Amino acid sequence: MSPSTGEIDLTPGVTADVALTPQTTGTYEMHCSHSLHAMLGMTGHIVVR
Ligand SMILES: [Cu+2]
Repeated sequence: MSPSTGEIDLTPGVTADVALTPQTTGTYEMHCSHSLHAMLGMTGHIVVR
C-alpha cells in the first residue's frame, strides 16, 4: 500500500489485510480503480463515526 495515495496493488490470487486508523469522522468513498470495475459496482464507502 502506498501511504501517500491510499492505493493497493495486488496480483491475481494475492490477498492483503488493510488497517485503517480513522483521524476524522465522515463518510469516505472507495472504488476499484481497474478499468470499468467501479462502473460495474466495485464501489463502497467507509463510515467513521
Ligand atoms: Cu475491481
